[in-house]
Amino acid sequence: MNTKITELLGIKYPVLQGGMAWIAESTLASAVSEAGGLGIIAGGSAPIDYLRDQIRKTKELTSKPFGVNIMLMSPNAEDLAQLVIDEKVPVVTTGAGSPGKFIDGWKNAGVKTIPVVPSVALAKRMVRAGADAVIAEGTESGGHIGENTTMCLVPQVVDAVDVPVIAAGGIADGRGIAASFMLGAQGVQIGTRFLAAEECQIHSTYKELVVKAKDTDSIVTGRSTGHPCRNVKTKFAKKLASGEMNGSITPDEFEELTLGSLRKAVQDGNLDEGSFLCGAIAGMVNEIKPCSEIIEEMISQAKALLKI
Ligand code: TUI
Repeated sequence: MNTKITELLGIKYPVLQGGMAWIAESTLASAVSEAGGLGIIAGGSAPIDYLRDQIRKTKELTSKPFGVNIMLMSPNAEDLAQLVIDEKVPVVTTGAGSPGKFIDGWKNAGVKTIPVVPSVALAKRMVRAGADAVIAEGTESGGHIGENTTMCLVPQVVDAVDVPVIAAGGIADGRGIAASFMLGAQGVQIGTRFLAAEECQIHSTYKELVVKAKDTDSIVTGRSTGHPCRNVKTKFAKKLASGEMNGSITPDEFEELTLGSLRKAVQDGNLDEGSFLCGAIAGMVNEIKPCSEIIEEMISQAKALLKI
């Protein structure tokens, strides 16, 4: 399955693992890279020493290419951006903002630069700034999201830019990969499916929520703060979303209630105070398996559908 993305990144399959904050660490990232995709370590809002350690562990676990995701709302994004250069990380993806000011530095250091974009306008801006590819991410994704859907966004970004486009949001099997290719994408980014990977180190309560989720079990919170996030529809998430809607939770109160909530979900499986981020495709994720099986299965399904 050779595409411009497999060529650009030196990987076997055009599958990137989402850089999920608090979740995507060296065990998961190295397993995805070993399986022929591109494993990605999440910078999130981690301290620099933690991320350095995760990068070095990943290098010990795999000799294949991997990436780091820089979450641009993080207060230490600038330090993490430099760390990627110092540690000679092959690929960087970005999220939750525009990485414009970092792109020259990454490019000069030979780091392949792939921003997540929720719109055609940002995709064009990123390509002008020197991005090697873009990830067009639809609102079906887990975590922080834009407004447009994968089905609408991907072909419009493909038409607007002359770099390869990676589709993200709502892709969890070979049908999603084949559909993305039909829309003009040359690769996919997959997050939620990897939450149920054996190598994914999240709390068992989190994995269970994802595996048991059905089609209507995701909900968007944080619209009142301007940072909408898609989560598993737990009682806590429903309380937040309805409170925002009826005004009983102000944006400041929302920030207070969700402070540390990603950690509480991932590490503690805390259903009362945790934000269990997941995509709208969680209903289709029903089995815990190793990354290699997840990837081989979806690639062979996509190949059969695409007749390649
Ligand atoms: O970044 C993500 N997903 C994330 S980040 C995250 S941690 C977080 N925690 C609390 C609040 C917010 C985030 C959890 N999930 N996905 C990539 C993504 N990027 N989705 C949307 C965007 C985006 C939005 C606006 C990218 C660029 C952008 O640019 C605005 C501008 O500056 O033009």
